[in-house]
Amino acid sequence: MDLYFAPLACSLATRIALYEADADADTPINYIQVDTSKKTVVTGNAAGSDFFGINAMGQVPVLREDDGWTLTENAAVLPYVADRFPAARLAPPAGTRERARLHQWLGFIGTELHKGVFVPLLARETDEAVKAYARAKVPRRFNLLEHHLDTRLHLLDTFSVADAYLVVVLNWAPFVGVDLSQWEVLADYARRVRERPAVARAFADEYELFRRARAS
Ligand SMILES: N[C@@H](CCC(=O)N[C@@H](CS)C(=O)NCC(=O)O)C(=O)O
Repeated sequence: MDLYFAPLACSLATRIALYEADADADTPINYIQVDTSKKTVVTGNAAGSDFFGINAMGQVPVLREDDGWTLTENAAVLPYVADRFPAARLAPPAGTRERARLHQWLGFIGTELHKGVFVPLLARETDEAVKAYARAKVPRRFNLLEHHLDTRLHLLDTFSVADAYLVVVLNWAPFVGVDLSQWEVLADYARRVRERPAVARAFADEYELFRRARAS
C-alpha cells in the first residue's frame, strides 16, 4: 500500500491512522513524498514524475492499494484505513449512530476548519481581506470544539480517525498566527492526543521531513 503525502499536510492524519493500526505489520506501507506546490513526486521509484498523474487534483492524501486502486479525500481515506485495519478500532462499526457521528466530525474538520479557515490563512496568494474573513470564522468553530471536548477526551467516545485529522489541522494554528491557548480545553486536548505514541511518532517523522524539505 502507498500513501502519497506532504510533510505536515492533512495526509499526516492518514499516517497517524496507519501508525495507530500498526498497519505495516500487516501490509508493507510506502510513504511517498510529494511536493504539492510543484506537483511532483519527490521519493520512491517514480521520483521526479508528475503528481497529476496520480491525482488529477494534485492533492494529498492519496492512498493506493497494491493492485493500483487509489482513493483520495480525507473523508474517504480515513474511514477506509480504519475499516482496512479493524483491530485498531479507529472508527465505530458501519451503520451505527456513532459511525454517522464520525462522518459528521470528518465533514466539520474538512470543510469548516481545513478548507474554510486554514487553507485561506495558509495560502500565500490570499489577500488580507480574505484572510480576515477566514480568521473571523475561528471563534465559533473553536468554541464549538471547546464546548464538546469539555466533558470528553476525544471527539467520539474513544480515539478515532477524526481525532487524527483534528490534531493535524490544529497543528497549523501557530503557522497562521491563531493562538490556540485562548481555548484551554482544545489546547489541552491537542497536547493529550499528541502524546499518544503513534501520534507523537508520526509528528516527529514529518517534522523531520518538513525541516529537510524546507532546507533543500
Ligand atoms: N478535499 C481534499 C483536500 C486535500 C488537500 O487540501 N490537501 C492539501 C494538503 S493539506 C494539498 O494537497 N494541497 C495542494 C493543492 O491543493 O494544490 C481532501 O479532503 O482530501
